[in-house]
Amino acid sequence: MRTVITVCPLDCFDVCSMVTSIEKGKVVGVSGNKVDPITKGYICSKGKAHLDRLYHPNRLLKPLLKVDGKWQEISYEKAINTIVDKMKQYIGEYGNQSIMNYNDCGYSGMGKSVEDMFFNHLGGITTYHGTLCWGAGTKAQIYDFGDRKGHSPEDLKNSKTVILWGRNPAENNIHLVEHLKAAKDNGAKIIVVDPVNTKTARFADQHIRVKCGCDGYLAMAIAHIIIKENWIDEGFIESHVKGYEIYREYVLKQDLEKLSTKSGVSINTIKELAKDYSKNTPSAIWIGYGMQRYENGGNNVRAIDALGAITGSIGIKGGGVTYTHKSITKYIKGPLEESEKYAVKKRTFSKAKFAEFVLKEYSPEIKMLFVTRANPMTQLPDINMVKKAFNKIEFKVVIDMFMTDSAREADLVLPATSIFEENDFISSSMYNPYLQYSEKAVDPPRGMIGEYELFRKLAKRLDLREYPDVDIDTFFEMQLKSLCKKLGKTYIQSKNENLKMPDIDVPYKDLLFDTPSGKIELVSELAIKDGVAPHGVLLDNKSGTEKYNLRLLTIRSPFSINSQHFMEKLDKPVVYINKETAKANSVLDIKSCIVKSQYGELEVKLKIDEALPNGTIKINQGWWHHSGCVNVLTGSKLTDMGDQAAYYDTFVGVRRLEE
Ligand SMILES: Nc1nc2c(c(=O)[nH]1)N[C@H]1C(S)=C(S)[C@@H](COP(=O)(O)OP(=O)(O)OC[C@H]3O[C@@H](n4cnc5c(=O)[nH]c(N)nc54)[C@H](O)[C@@H]3O)O[C@H]1N2
Ligand SMILES: Nc1nc2c(c(=O)[nH]1)N[C@H]1C(S)=C(S)[C@@H](COP(=O)(O)OP(=O)(O)OC[C@H]3O[C@@H](n4cnc5c(=O)[nH]c(N)nc54)[C@H](O)[C@@H]3O)O[C@H]1N2
Ligand SMILES: [Mo]
Repeated sequence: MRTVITVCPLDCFDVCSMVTSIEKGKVVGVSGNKVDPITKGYICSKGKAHLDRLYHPNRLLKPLLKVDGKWQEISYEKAINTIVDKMKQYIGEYGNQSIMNYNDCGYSGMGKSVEDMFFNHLGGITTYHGTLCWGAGTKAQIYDFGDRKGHSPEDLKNSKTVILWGRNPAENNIHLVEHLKAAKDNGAKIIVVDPVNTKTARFADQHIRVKCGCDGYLAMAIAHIIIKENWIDEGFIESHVKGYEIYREYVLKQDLEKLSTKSGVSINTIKELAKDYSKNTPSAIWIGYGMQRYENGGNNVRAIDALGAITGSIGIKGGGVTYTHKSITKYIKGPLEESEKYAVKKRTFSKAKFAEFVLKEYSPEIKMLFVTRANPMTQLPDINMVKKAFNKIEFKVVIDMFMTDSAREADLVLPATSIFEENDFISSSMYNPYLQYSEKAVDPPRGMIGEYELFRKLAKRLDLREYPDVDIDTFFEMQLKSLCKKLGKTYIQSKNENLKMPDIDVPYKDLLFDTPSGKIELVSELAIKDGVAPHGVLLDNKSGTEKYNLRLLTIRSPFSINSQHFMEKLDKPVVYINKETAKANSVLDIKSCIVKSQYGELEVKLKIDEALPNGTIKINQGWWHHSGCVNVLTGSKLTDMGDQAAYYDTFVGVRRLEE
């Protein structure tokens, strides 16, 4: 038996380091790497599931072509010929933009993220801008701080007050929990702001049940008290904050009573929170991505950022407003990034608006679609429209390990290799700051070609002369050259030691901000340029109608990353609802019901759950179509900034099955 270190490539905060045991050419075990500073010896069920997925009987092993509605196994040669012929045909007849590329973060490795480079060398095609994920908050932090750097979890031991604002690490960032425990043991007060009484909320010292989409009201109410009580840090504001006077005037203009009512939090609780945050210091705020999936999500994050600015909690140990850990990936610049210059014909659409874009009469219309590391047929909003859009596209190629809902709709499906079957560099920018090398454990199934080689072959066949025709290791070395130079490391070192940027534990400690003014910009020049409100403003949160009276949250299951681990769940999705809401909607004491929105309807099983607030129900996102996909209920509305899907502004009605 031998072991290698692999890295979990899932779209997750923790990006765990996994000790992978191999016996007789087969992977026989995975466990958390004890010496890794983030993983510390334990991984979750989803990390362990990589092994089940590796040898899963349903795993795709051969290219499949749909002929007369039936799948036929074909050779790679035929698959590549088919793709090349189709590309040439569509480009010849309609131009480059008739081809669309759709990808996501279903696998977070460098070696499999090369299709952008391929399509750039092709001259540019149609692809997306914006995200389904975290764009509103990202944009907010860029307006305010010029960047989106986060404090290291170890720094929490320096905090006296920790506010987890719409973040649920007990279920989706499990390695953060021990740092919260350490902070608690050190005397810190842990406060969770979340409409749902989550596992994290139950662990915290205080749970503040804000109304959905109303975090801006709460943050402004806190600011109102901090300013009125003069708990601000005047010196800090004077030297490092731009636009304070305008922001102050806006905040003081608001009626505290109204802010409290709107947020659903009592004035006394807000006062206590304002005092804890500005007096029981240092204070840290850690924001999650759930709270920005609203039409006012970006402004709500800006309102929270401002609390850090006015109290001087930025750039200090134990402080900060942490949203992401975008540090190392910024410095990776190689052939992939440089290929942008070839994409002269590139056209983009807003990702959440995929269906609308495809169905509109744009010229040229989309004839060919390429999907990789993504499952848009379950994960995009307004799936009924997405289905129509898929149907409209003549030829669709999907690369995946399994016959997902997206793959089923394709014309050609290519199998993907597993994390255990390739060398790769893995990183995510949510929490884990390291770039980690993942070592190949076993060979892929006989004949299978990984994504890197597939696109290299396609580039060769299409005679893309500037495309880097090099083996994957040389490609990695080229990608990492500038980063290694910056860090004074060799390429070999980048494989043997995990790399991270130096001095990132306390971001902005030099108090230099990458904003146009070099200060924190409560009034942002970039926001003004983008035509959005100059500072965080209160945008009314959406509410339901008589028919669609309940808000639907489609937050995460602890047992699956997005749709990936719902594959084998064959039963109906579960809706969680509290007793009072169930009673008021005549669905108490029944096992199943129908949930309906203006976009579609879904049959679900019903579970009473007092963790949910009145008027809000939950169905986890990720259920496949064989169960019932929750995104038949969501619409493709966008957030106020950052071009992001506002999934949680979805309103539904529930009714008994027989009605
Ligand atoms: N187990 C698991 N982990 C995951 C994923 C998964 O599918 N499963 N997906 C990964 C991905 S792609 C992402 S983007 C991240 C997302 O990770 P999170 O940001 O943690 O995402 P969510 O589960 O959407 O929401 C987090 C919390 O926000 C709360 N929330 C919802 N609305 C509001 C609001 O209006 N105000 C406040 N204050 N809180 C609110 C929810 O109740 C929830 O507890 O997780 C990653 N990790
Ligand atoms: N209703 C609702 N919908 C949501 C959300 C929500 O909160 N509510 N959250 C949104 C968010 S934050 C996100 S990030 C998106 C996620 O959207 P997606 O990234 O599209 O979702 P996944 O289900 O993770 O799909 C990734 C796919 O990649 C495949 N895959 C795994 N490894 C490989 C590989 O090595 N190569 C290739 N080619 N494929 C591989 C997996 O099998 C899987 O089918 O979903 C969004 N959708
Ligand atoms: Mo995400």
